[in-house]
Amino acid sequence: MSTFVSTNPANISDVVATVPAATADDIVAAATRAKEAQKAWAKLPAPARGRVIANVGRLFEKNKETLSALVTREMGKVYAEALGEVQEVIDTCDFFLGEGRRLYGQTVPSEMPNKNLFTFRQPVGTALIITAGNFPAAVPSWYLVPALLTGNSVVWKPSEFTPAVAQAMTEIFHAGGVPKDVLITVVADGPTTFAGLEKSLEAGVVNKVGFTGSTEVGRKIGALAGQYIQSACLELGGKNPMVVMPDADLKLVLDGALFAGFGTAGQRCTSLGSLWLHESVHDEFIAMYKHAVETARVGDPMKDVLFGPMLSEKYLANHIKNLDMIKDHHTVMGSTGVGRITASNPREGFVGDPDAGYFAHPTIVTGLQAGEDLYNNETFGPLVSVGKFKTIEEAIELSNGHGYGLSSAIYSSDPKSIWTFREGVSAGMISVNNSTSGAEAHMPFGGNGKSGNGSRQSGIWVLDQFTRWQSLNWDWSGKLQKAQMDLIETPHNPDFTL
Ligand code: UN1
Repeated sequence: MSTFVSTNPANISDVVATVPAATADDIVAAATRAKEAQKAWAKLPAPARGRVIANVGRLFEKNKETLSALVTREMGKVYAEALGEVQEVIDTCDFFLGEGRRLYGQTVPSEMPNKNLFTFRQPVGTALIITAGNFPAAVPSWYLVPALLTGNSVVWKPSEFTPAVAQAMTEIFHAGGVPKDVLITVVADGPTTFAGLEKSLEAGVVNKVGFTGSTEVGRKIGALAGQYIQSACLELGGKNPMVVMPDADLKLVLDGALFAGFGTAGQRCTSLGSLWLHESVHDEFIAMYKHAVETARVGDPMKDVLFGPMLSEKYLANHIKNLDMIKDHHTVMGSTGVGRITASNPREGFVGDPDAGYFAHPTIVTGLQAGEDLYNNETFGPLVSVGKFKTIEEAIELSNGHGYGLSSAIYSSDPKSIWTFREGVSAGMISVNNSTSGAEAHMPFGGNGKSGNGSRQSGIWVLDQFTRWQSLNWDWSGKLQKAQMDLIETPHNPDFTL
């Protein structure tokens, strides 16, 4: 039987987990079991499912430090961020435990007497949820918690780079009272998952697909779901702009650009992609940013560092490949080298042994221009590109021109600039005087264009992903009343004038 082996990206010799690799048929079998188990789960009253989510949330709270340490060990993000990530799972449970007692439908007036209209939220059925390794706990919880609460069963396919976190999460859900077949976790590679999804859709045992990952794969999954008359929940890439106006508080911008640009080694879908500086603050800010990035502590993610390793060898290789987008008209700064940090390509002040893991130099590239590769492509690593603008209109065009539309930020205290930006930017999420990263767990999360098909996760908005509206009309008049035909007209004078 083939297996996946996950290793600690900060210390490659540390094997975190070895798990069996599922085949496409295993995925279909899991979905078939989950589909069968969904019936009883949906019959459980929603408040009772809410209590299960409450139990799950308490268990995440109880195991917060242990799970966070595992997130750092398997994924490589710094421990403080891992604690934040697990907190996001807890926040999601806190939000949805109460939704079990709401899950509101509506009562709607009928156009006819002695007739009542109602709407109900019905679970979709069984969801296949495919998630990425960069947020191995929080992002899966955005799918799993609302899907389960609304009465669906789930087959979860986590990243093959973070199976131990997935295993631990699954155990917590089961311990909290989610029946084993209502949440089934399978680990598979991309092509196998795609084949398993296709077969499951064909067999009618998957009714909803959720996917967080690259735009390229999202396009394929969306197309496949479309063939089966489904709309997938897609949370894809970003090239998130941060616009700095002349009146911006540059110290605040610096904190935001450090966190969003280099937190999680730039491997958030909300990471800062392009920093757009007004020409009047460009040189001053670049000097500040260069110094801060050059002197930032990078290395062991259990220590107090700005960022740790790349998620895996593949993510490091992808970052190194992206460095080819740097051209002669650009200026590179931020470290004592570029690419992989090693004993022979050292980073000054590195914390720990660089050769033990997949560490990369932080890289700032100035001179960014619209239309070039660095402008058009998500880079998903510790690489921030910087350009200049003159007017807010130009900044908005630069923010939108690549076709991504996930997160965005503007730094200013001028209402005109801020509202012009809000209205013009194509991103699904906007921060004012705050970084592109760090969305709160109960706000709509998602993007437009290359970042997503308009689906939104989190808060009340995700309910529309995992439920279908069912409308009910109940006629108690004792006769057939025909909508649109049995009109009730009240006497009136259409020719009346004062
Ligand atoms: C992601 O990178 O897929 O807003 C999610 C943030 C986090 C979630 C990021 N709360 O940065």
